Amino acid sequence: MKIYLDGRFVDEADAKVSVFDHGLLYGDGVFEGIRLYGGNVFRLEEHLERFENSAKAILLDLPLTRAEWSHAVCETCRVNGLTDGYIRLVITRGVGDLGLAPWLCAKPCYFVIASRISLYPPEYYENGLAIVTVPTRRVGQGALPATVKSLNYLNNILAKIEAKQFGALEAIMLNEQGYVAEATADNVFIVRKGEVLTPPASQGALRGVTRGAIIDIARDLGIPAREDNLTRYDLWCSDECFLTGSGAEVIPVVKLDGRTIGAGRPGPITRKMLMEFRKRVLMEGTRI
Ligand code: PXG
Repeated sequence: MKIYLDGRFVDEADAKVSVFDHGLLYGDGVFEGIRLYGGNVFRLEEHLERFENSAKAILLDLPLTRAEWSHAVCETCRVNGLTDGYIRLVITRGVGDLGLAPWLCAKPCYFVIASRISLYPPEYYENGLAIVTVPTRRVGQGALPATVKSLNYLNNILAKIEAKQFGALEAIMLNEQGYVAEATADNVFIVRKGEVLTPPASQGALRGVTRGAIIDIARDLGIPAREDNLTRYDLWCSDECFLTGSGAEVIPVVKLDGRTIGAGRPGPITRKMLMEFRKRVLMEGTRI
């Protein structure tokens, strides 16, 4: 596998970053997780826009233009002979000293990895997930906006560990006010009385690219879709629930905190969303 690292392709074994890199020392950096379907990069422009905004939010000047990032992503897929897979775009503050001071980092370090993806096993898409709400809250908006896709995932990792301790594959995370924010690496949706609802970014949700695609699909299908503040009760008593993310795509949730959601099977709107999403990813996208 070839990695695009700081402007050139290197073998996987030679793709190394310094122990003084502030991405490693402090989680000081941002990233994107992007999908490649049938030779098309899904919603690349949206990912790059979010990447640019994440970098701007942490005052990190990107060394490449939008067109150059786009080229780097596509070229990394081509060089590795991939037509389907998962692309990780990462930029860190770069090499500095052992203090926090980001201004002592001379230049950012960046890399693109294009690889294969391991999804949830197919039976979960057919039967749905049983998940739990975990005690660890989403980092507050006043600490770090959830819209920044930073290299600081400890908050989500703790939630993922807690889910596992409860025997679940995923976790619902609440914000400090007790409203539903998102899952550990996915956004959350419910269907209630024919309407598709998802928490707004202001409640601690990342503005997921898949989330955006689902809202577009719902509206195209004539299904009302909007953001709303949601509580655990809203999820427990919803007709349908599903998670969305570049990794998981659209995955049904049939049980939360021991409560059966709807009929305990993936609901009709969830199934329609998953089908339509899988259809669209093959039609939309930037040709590599
Ligand atoms: N919330 C969080 C906290 C995320 O990290 C999403 C929502 C969904 O956003 P997108 O844009 O992907 O629809 C994410 C995305 C992984 C992995 O390696 C994580 C993500 C995406 C792809 C793979 O587990 N996070």
